[in-house]
Amino acid sequence: MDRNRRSFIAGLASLAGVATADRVAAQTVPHVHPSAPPVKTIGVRGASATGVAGVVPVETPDTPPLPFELDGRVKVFRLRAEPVKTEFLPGRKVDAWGFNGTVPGPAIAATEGDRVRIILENHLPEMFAPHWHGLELPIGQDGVPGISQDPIPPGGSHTYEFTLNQNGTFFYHSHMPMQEMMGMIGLFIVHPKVPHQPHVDRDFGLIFQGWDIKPNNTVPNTLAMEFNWLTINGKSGPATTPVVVKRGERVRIRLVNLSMDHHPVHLHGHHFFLTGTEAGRIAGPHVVPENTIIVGVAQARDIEFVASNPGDWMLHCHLPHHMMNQMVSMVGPMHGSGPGTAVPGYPQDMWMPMDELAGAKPELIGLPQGWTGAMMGMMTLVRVVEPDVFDRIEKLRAEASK
Ligand SMILES: [Cu+2]
Repeated sequence: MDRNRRSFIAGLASLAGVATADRVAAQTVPHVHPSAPPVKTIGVRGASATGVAGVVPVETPDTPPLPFELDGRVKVFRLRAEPVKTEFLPGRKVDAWGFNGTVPGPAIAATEGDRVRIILENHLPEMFAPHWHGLELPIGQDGVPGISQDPIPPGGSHTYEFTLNQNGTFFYHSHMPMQEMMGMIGLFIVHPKVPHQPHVDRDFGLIFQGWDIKPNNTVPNTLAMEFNWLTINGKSGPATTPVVVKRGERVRIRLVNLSMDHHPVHLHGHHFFLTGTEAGRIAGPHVVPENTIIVGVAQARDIEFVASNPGDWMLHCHLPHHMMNQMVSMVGPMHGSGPGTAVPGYPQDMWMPMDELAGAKPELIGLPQGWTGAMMGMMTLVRVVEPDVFDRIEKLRAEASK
């Protein structure tokens, strides 16, 4: 690390108080039903164990975990389908639909063999039902209105209860297509009873979504076939919070796509192996190295790698139009008039540093000034840092979560 970078870190350290305040303000606190008994919260950042040795909790940057209560041995989750005001970037307000105040909805996590009960309240102005994507359940729990249950009317509720007989990366979503395009999805992680080998040190979940929001609008156009806002866990670059890992750690990232496009997700600086899909774990050995993987619509792709290469590495959809924000059609002559710019096609670069939009989150410590210049749309960073930097970031995050 050069001296400039060190002094930048030192400067940021003095901002720790600011970072803490910003982070607390930015976090959406999961809503708990007023009549609900005290809840035990699952750890989103490793604050509590999964209950299985060798299995770490899944971190979901920019998305909270869903707390649960215990009724005997049944884990009871409460979900509210509702309109949600959110921001893809600071100031870019969006009227989406989601769950418990967030888009995507809070992440459910449980363990194979668990019995879960999910109490679903519909606070939308129209009918709704949630589908548990990939979970192999009795038909009555499948959440398809008209087939396996009556629609849940506005103001109504429905209770689902089932045993988790699988493990892997699943998700819940509205089974109404236009409601999906308003944002109605959340992760449903089922940890294995017996850890997969080799263990991972860090485990992350990221949901990829695409939106069409016309200029001066806040409501997604759910009938669109082209998309101008691309998000990971509800944020567009550079507002996506980086994945931070320690050099040498084994890392799993669960990539989930619920949008109208397939996303070729590319990781810089490392090769990875596909270890799981939306149907669960792939039996090893995992022998085909990749650094770009297509995550098709409604698919999950679990990738694993050893973070052996220190640096700030991009993780992004490689579709060119998914590497931008707020795209609108270009108009005009498409060439400049000044010296050196009278070139057909000019301008094309989208270089636009927006460091101020990224905020002062602990996860950003040490990034060079202007790092946001090419960070737009479906982009985040995998930061492979040395142990001392990792520990400082962890300490700041712990303070921010108090
Ligand atoms: Cu894409």
